[in-house]
Amino acid sequence: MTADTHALIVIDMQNDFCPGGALAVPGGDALVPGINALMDTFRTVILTQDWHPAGHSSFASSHDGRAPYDLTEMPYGPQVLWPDHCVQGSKGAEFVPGLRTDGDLILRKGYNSQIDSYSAFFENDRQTPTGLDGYLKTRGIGHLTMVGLALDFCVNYSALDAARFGYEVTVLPGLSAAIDLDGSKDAALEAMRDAGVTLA
Ligand code: VGL
Ligand code: ZN
Repeated sequence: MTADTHALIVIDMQNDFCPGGALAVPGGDALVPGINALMDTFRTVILTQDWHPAGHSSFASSHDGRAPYDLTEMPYGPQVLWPDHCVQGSKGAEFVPGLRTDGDLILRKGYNSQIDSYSAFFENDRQTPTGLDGYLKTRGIGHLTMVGLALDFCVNYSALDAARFGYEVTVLPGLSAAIDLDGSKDAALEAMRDAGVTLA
């Protein structure tokens, strides 16, 4: 069992990010047994859940003439347009069958229709906090281990924000999988390494 100061953050292990889902990440579902086993070794487990209202501004279908995976410009910066995914209350937004969900906190993100939220700490404007930093700090947690989906988006952004906030961060690429758009996987691994994230 890890110390009280360590938490495991399981990111976006949801149907839409697994094979058969709207934004499937190859191998996403295969991570379940390993992540379940890892949860046993942490006293504090947090799960995140991508949780978009229908018609979310990150969906290509919300923009005339745009296709999924196009890049667009939002008031807060560049944004990849995604297939409709993880709509609140849908099957696709549910956690993958078999995943242990008996963690301490389930943090939902992406519920603001105008701003996407990859990171568990900030929405994509990099300014609107989710409150996770306060939750962790008030519990005395300083070391975070992150697993889940997708390695090059939500795991990456969460790890970079956590490192910026001063947490010791470990990402386990073996219990994570990438969407890998135009080299985004290698770019994410490099960005995390540069930020001092341990890739173990
Ligand atoms: C994610 C794209 C859109 C993720 C969420 O969990 O990595 N990626 N929404
Ligand atoms: Zn999303």
